[in-house]
Amino acid sequence: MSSGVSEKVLVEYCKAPNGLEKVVLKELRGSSAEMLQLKKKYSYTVVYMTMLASIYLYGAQVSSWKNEHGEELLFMSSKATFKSPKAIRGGIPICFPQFGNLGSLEQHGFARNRFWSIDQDPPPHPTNSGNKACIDLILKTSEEDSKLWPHRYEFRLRVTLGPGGDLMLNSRIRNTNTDGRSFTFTFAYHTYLAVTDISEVRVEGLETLDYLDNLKDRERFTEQGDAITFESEVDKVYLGTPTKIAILDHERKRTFVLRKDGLPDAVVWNPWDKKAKAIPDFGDDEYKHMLCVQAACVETPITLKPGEEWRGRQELSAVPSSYCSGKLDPDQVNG
Ligand code: TA6
Repeated sequence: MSSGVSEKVLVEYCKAPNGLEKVVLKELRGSSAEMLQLKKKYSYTVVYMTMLASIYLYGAQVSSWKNEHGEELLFMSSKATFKSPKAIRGGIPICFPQFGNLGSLEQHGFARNRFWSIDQDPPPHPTNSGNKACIDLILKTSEEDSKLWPHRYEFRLRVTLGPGGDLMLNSRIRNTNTDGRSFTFTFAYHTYLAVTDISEVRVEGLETLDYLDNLKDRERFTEQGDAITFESEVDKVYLGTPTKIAILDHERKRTFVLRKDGLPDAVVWNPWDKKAKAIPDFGDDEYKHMLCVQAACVETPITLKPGEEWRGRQELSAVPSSYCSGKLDPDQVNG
């Protein structure tokens, strides 16, 4: 009897039932075995999908991230509209060139409301793609947008499904102005995590940090000394956070580990019941099953001179909950 485990990485291009184009990254792991019996040869192959990620070209938005049990790890509202110009309510919307609504643009900028393209000749990325399932998308200046934001840029996003099932988003934004002007932007990966029960969720890694409270005119406060828990609406921008944040879903015995580079801040948001009811594309009770934790750059905007490029990375993994941020076992984190 011989058997082998093969790994297959698949990148599928398809059209979703809602009519939007999307890319599905799959990592299939199969075991095949041959049994030689008498003179006949029997062979069978069992293929089970280990991990999956789906990305819409609309907004370059990751809409699904599933583990080897087919469990959905990202929240998607049942009322999401999947229709331009509305952003898709769930997954990981990209907030660029503005996070929030303080600038002249619409809330969270326009990148999440635009149709991106597949980047046919992506530059070599720092992360060695190896046999990882990944897709490169690109968004460039449009005439329309340059009326809103008078700059030229190239925004490249690589989404990678790692061998352990972790989900990596690498952004590269380059100033391609030909008039010598710099530009400044703020940014967030507006990540909607799926949780079993928000009242049983704890966030570690943000204790004792300063934050801007969006519910109190962005006034600056300092977080208390222990893990953050949730019993009402939260909308906070934590400043200068560690590169690793843990989100513990106690019910599910699952910990999300969020790692980030190039993004010093982190936004934590749950609308709770009143705000949830006021958001048309958000189910009244859905606040119980989601938490936004976003790698972001908000307090100190990024400025690029022509030709300069900024990189920002967010990596998500889901590990058994016996680990918390302080004691994460690196071997387990990608498990
Ligand atoms: O990330 C928190 C936040 O800025 C909240 O203030 C809330 O507005 C949320 O984003 C959702 O914004 P959206 O424009 O997607 O409805």
